[in-house]
Amino acid sequence: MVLQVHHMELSQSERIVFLCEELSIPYTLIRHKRAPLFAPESLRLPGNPLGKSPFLEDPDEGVALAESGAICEYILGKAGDTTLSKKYGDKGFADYLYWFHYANAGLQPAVVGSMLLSLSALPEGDEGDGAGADFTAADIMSVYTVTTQRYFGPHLKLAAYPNILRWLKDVSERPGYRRAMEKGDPEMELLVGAEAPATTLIQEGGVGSGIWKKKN
Ligand SMILES: N[C@@H](CCC(=O)N[C@@H](CS)C(=O)NCC(=O)O)C(=O)O
Repeated sequence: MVLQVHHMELSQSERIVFLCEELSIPYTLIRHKRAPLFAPESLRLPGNPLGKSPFLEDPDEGVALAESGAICEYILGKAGDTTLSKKYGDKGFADYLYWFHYANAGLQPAVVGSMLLSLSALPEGDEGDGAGADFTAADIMSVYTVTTQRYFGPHLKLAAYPNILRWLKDVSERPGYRRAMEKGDPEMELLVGAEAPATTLIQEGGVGSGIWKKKN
């Protein structure tokens, strides 16, 4: 049986859908709806007692796994040698490791905690993506935090960060990202531009408000 990818709408699990699309691997996408802000009961599965999203099952191996970073590494390990990860000895390996882990250990908590000073501390002209020109799983890990996360706050405007905007444009124009979003969150207006929504899902009481939906 192929990998079972559990994705809750508007959540960090979009990373896993993005990764699977970029790898072009077979997988089953199991979508869950927020209820209306937190995770629904349907995500409380064996191996996922906290009911978090993302959650991965590999039935052939008897594996059940939570945590985006762990899931990414598991899928990359299973996929074997691909351009989306780097190993010791590859050029840029240390940068890859740093940015892959910074996404969830530094960037995501900083944004969630409204600690935006860490972003504004980037020196003028800094590329903001130390892994260089190569597109890797480090990019996949980072996109959610500056896009979909903004539906929950903080009101993060990206106009002051041209390099982040340019990086976001490049990554979000990838067919793999577009396919992932179309499969995972087909109703969601993608937040890939400079502007954040005027209000948040926290203020509006969850996904029932529809502030996240495509306008047409
Ligand atoms: N560090 C975890 C965070 C997982 C997480 O908090 N996911 C959120 C969605 S973005 C969630 O499941 N929230 C629902 C809830 O806590 O009820 C990861 O990267 O997988």
